[in-house]
Amino acid sequence: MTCFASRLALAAALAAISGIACAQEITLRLVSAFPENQFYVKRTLDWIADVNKDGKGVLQINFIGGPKAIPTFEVGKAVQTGVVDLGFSTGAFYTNVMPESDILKLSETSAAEQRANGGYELINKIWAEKGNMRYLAKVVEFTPFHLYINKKIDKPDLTGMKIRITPVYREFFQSMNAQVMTTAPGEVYTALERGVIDGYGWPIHALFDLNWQEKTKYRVDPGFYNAEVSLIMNLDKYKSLTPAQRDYLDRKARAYEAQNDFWKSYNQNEAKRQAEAGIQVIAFDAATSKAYVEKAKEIGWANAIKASPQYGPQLQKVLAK
Ligand code: 173
Repeated sequence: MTCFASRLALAAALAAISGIACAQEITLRLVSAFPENQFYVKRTLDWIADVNKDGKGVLQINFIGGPKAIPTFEVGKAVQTGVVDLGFSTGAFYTNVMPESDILKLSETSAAEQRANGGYELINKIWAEKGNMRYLAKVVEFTPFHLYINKKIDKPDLTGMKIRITPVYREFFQSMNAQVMTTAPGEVYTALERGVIDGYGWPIHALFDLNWQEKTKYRVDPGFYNAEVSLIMNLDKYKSLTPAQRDYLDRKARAYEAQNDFWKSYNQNEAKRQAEAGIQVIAFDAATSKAYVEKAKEIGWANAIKASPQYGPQLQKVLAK
């Protein structure tokens, strides 16, 4: 072989190798069901930046956008059908895929405990079977939901009030006689401004992200349930990853989940911030508070089991304490 020919052969071999290396890098498309100006999304963008920095040649994530790209309540379907690869959402937003998704709000065990007690496997069994999804990681927890209202109440009775909900709160608020209206987070501010609603359900945190403190008079204590926000992935896409890509994604998702203690101090601070913004707390007496939380839980599980006679009871074993 001449030197020239061997050089050509070498160049061809190098091109082939780099071709393989390129094929080993995959770019996944992610959409958020939460508005882009929410702090949740900022944290996820930071996580994506980290994934992309360390994942060169292996795996990259391309953030497509928030509800303007795909509406909040359609993100689950988009992940299920593979319109996008990854979704950043909460179970309440994709009950149109499977009713089980909203049951995760009833978690009393932590994500870490669910990784150890079989809960994570069970969730993934259900998500695969019913949603064609992989549940990668829970990235918000230790966060109660609350009822926020603009009319004073002295007992848990919402007669005559119109309250914005998602599936999280429906049966509980209806049990207090509320008239309910489902909206995505992105529509709450305008509904409050126009007086279309007298209140809303929402976590203890993230109200400032959307400026709702400007239109909110009271928070009702105590909180109930446990907000769950997670990264979900189209199952076919997940299965199509190489072992190296899958390990990398699982590892990074798990590292994100491992930061969840962050929410404990964040939430304390958010409660303080609400007080400083003039949001007053409506608190019931001890017995009423206890009954309020118990009723939320009872109604939650009754509905979970009704919605999923098959998996509701199995989920209860690993989620409830
Ligand atoms: O109120 C909501 O929009 C909702 O269901 C939710 C769930 C988890 C986190 C934040 C909001």
